[in-house]
Amino acid sequence: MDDLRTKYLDLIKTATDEAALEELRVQAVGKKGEISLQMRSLGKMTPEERQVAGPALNALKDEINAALAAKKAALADAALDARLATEWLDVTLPARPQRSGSIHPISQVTEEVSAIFADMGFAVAEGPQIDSDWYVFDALNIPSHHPARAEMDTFYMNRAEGDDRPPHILRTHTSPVQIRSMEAQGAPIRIIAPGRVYRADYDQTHTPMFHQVEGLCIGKDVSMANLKWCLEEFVKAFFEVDHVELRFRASHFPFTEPSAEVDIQCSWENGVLKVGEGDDWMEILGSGMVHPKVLENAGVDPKEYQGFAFGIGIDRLAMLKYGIPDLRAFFDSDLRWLKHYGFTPLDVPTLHGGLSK
Ligand code: 2U9
Repeated sequence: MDDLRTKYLDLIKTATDEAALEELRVQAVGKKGEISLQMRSLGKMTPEERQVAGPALNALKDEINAALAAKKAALADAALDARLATEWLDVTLPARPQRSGSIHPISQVTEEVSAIFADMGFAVAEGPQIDSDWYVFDALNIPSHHPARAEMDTFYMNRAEGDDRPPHILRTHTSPVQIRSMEAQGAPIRIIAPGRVYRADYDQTHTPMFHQVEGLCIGKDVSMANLKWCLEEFVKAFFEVDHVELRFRASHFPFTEPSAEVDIQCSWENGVLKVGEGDDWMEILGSGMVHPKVLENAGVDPKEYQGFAFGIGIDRLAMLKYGIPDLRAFFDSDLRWLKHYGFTPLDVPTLHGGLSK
């Protein structure tokens, strides 16, 4: 029995994993294990022998079971120690930076402009960016021979072979949206049409795609005085000032008569733009009374109705309000530069905080 004890205790001591321990358990104290077999032979012993061998075998069984359990726990501890030694975590490392998104300034300015005109009763209208030359040009009193077509050179879609109709084009202004809206709902109408427009132009101050918001207000007695009031309210709300002078300069657009370009009162001091003070002027939009032919082209009777229209470049508005100096920055795929200009959508910088000319 001493041999058995020494044999198993040694084997248990040198076992290297749980599987080896289980094998030893089966060999020693399993149903057909060596100790179990010896226990079975107790029946053949004399009562005196049995009285000695019985308790001794039971004690040996307990000792081996205890040694197995102790070794199992030691192996588990060793495995945990090994994991702790290799899989350590440096809790002093700085946290991973949070990637925070932000609204693009063009989107934000579009929202701001829409909200201001919504307060004055203008609904937002949308339409296709690819349209026919009727909707983009002819309906707006720009016939094919008109020099304004050359100024608004755009991108032409291909027609199928043998299809001689004029090509569809990318719209050069959002005016076709207003034509379609008048056709669909007639007059009176009060809408703005913000959106992407396209021109075959690319330099420091022009990109082939840019953004406009155009407005249209048609009624029985809508006047240029109403136009001036609306634009003044818009400029005050957008640039966050209580007072601003507007200057209307006579101009020409094929789709309005009379036409006016509108300048706003401002000052540039030490590269800082202030709207509504000083004696500088800055052009910000074009406008006029809708040409009777344009109303007629859209199915509205010019003898009964009249009204005003205007057009504003959203990209330039965004640059002025948020002090962004280069138009091309809007098309950079990495928008972290926006933070450089202090642009965060939920914490809008004050206009008078410092813009550079
Ligand atoms: C209809 C009738 C008339 C829209 C107008 C302008 C004057 C204008 C420019 C401003 C800056 C384009 O983005 S820009 O380069 N626009 O000066 N736009 S009046 O007139 C309309 C529109 C629709 C049916």
